[in-house]
Amino acid sequence: MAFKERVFSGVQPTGNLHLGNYLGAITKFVALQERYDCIYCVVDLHAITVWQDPSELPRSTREVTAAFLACGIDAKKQIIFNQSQVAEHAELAWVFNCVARMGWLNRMTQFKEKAGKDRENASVGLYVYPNLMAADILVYRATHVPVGEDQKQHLELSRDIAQKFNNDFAQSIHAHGYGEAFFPLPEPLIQGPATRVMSLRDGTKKMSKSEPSDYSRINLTDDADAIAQKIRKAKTDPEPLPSEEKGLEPRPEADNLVGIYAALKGSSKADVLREFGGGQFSTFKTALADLAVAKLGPIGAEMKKLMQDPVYIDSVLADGSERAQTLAAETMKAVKDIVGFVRR
Ligand code: AQP
Repeated sequence: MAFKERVFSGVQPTGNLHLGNYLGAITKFVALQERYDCIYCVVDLHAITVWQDPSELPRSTREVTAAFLACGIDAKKQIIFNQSQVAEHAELAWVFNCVARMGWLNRMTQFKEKAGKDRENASVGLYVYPNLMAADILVYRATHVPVGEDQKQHLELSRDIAQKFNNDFAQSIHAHGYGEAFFPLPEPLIQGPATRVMSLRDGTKKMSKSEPSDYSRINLTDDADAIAQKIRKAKTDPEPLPSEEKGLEPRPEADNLVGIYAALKGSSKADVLREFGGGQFSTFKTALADLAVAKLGPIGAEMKKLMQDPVYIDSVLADGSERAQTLAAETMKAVKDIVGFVRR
């Protein structure tokens, strides 16, 4: 069956929105709105799978919303909202808790990394996080999901859940007039030179919000001086830049900075190496800092401006939530019929 093409993705309001979130996800969100109907969500239900200070969470939620707007997502044409305002996400997640298998979740590397050695003490929410993520996407029967490389495994799980639901309830889906399959198998969109931006302090670790060192990441709200200083101090090796992409393979820090430059410029790593290959890092870092400041400076400034008007931001979220809920409620009605729940 052909499904209406629709994009869904989310960002957690867990503070310190960074260059990885921007290049891996938000720039893709912006580009996709030209071709698709898009739903972009501030996933606050996901955020509380690890402790969030209730006095900070509203600010973080508004900050992600401000980033969406400042980067150029059109809140009138597309839907921007926060997850907890649409209860259907949690409702469908429960159904998916009963579809997904323990064995599938046991393979999720993000849970293993985040729970660490103290697994007994991790929240149950952190364990079933991928089921909620599947619900986020499928409650809109979304077909395309732009994410960074780190979310690939969760996307594959979403596809497995959609497939199992379609198989388990095949007869009922057919009987209710939905044809062969009720849920699409959502496609991950993971493309370009910066699908996994690495820490500026360690090229083998992902750039992340929760890394204690602020020098490991460029925050979207960093000013020009901070951006330039972080790039100047970024870890590199003593060799000049290679002229061919293959030369980046054993050099994670060089590979990371070249990838960041390429993504910010909208070119490829090969193009960047044609320009800077054979040169010293100092020259390249200066060019990278200038480019990063030119691209991120206006976004940070706009975010700060928007953050001064929380009433406006909340009105964007309220309007988006209402429109999202209309779509989600339609899916949930159908799911209830398919599963066999008696409803009003
Ligand atoms: N380093 C990254 N490179 C490329 N893409 C990235 N994303 C995150 N980090 C990178 C992508 O950004 C989107 C939103 O991510 P998220 O906030 O929902 O969750 P996350 O992946 O857990 O982000 P962090 O920064 O790594 O947070 P912590 O430190 O809390 O774990 C997603 O599409 C993600 O792929």
